[in-house]
Amino acid sequence: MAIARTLKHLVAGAVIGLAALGVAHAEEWKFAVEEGPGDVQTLYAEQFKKLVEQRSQGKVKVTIYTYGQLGNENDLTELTASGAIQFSNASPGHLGTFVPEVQILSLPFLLPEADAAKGEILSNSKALYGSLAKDFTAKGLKLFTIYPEGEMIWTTKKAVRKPADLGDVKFRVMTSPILIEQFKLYGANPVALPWGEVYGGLQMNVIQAQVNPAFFIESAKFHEVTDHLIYVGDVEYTTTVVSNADFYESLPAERKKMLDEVRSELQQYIFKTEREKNAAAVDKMLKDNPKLKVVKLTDAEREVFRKRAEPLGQKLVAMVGGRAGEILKQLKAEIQTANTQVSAK
Ligand code: 6CS
Repeated sequence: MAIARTLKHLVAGAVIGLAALGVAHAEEWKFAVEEGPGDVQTLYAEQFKKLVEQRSQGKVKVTIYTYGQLGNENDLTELTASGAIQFSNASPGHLGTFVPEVQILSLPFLLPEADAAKGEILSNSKALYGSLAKDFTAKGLKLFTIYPEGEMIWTTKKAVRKPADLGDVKFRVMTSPILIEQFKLYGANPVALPWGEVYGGLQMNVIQAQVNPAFFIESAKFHEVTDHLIYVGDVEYTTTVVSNADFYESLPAERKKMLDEVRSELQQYIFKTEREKNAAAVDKMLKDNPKLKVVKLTDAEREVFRKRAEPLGQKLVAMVGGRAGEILKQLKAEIQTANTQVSAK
């Protein structure tokens, strides 16, 4: 994707957008997501658009771009950092090539499993919104929010219950380097690709497996070119919403206040929405493809993968350097507190 061509297209789009609105001084905020129509990120962006346009009394118009309209996942981050667009989703699974510290969020067996503790960490963690956010700012991005999109499920051509089953499996992962390390530790042959190449890769048997939440497997139709859904219970898909840092900083105080309010309201909305979408997607996939087999690892089987993943945190710290070790330590302490508070209730 030629970024120059995209920039030209975006400027032209802004002018046409204003003319169509017939509003002399309306601001246009462009929000690009990494997913397609009806997917979790798109539903979030649509709700964001609704609230921002209502609360700014039409003075701000939000234009949403879905996956592919402006490029792939890494292109969206570049466009946001350069200020060509104002908001985008930047999932840690891809953003690690740009903000390496964010890969902490991709570590398996780390985030709390209980909804309340997970919500507390993803919405309010000082390690994330205080410490990690500084690494975003250094790259021209404001960390606006983080939310979950569902448990990661493997789609495979054969049943997998242990690392030895993955020996001959080319396993598609997102483009952050830590994911390659994770799947090597799990015993597979990982391959990093943007998601637009995954359906064809599975169909042509260039790759034999990939990992995503249920709603996404269903909407990208990966269940048509797979035989098994494997529930490992190792990690939740999380995404960040980022804004251009200079744009955000230059906003008047009342706009920032509006965005803070919108952000907290949308956390509740999106937690509920992703759960509903994921549950419905599993039913739909099993109906569409009755040959699909579901494998849920037992606690003992899961433990084998947990043990394999143990060195990953230290590998990440060594790979990224800088403040990554400090942030991970701070986050682990917060997770422990959040887990204890939830189990005390
Ligand atoms: O697998 C991926 O690359 C994509 N998965 C999700 C759930 N959202 C966007 C991301 O790029």
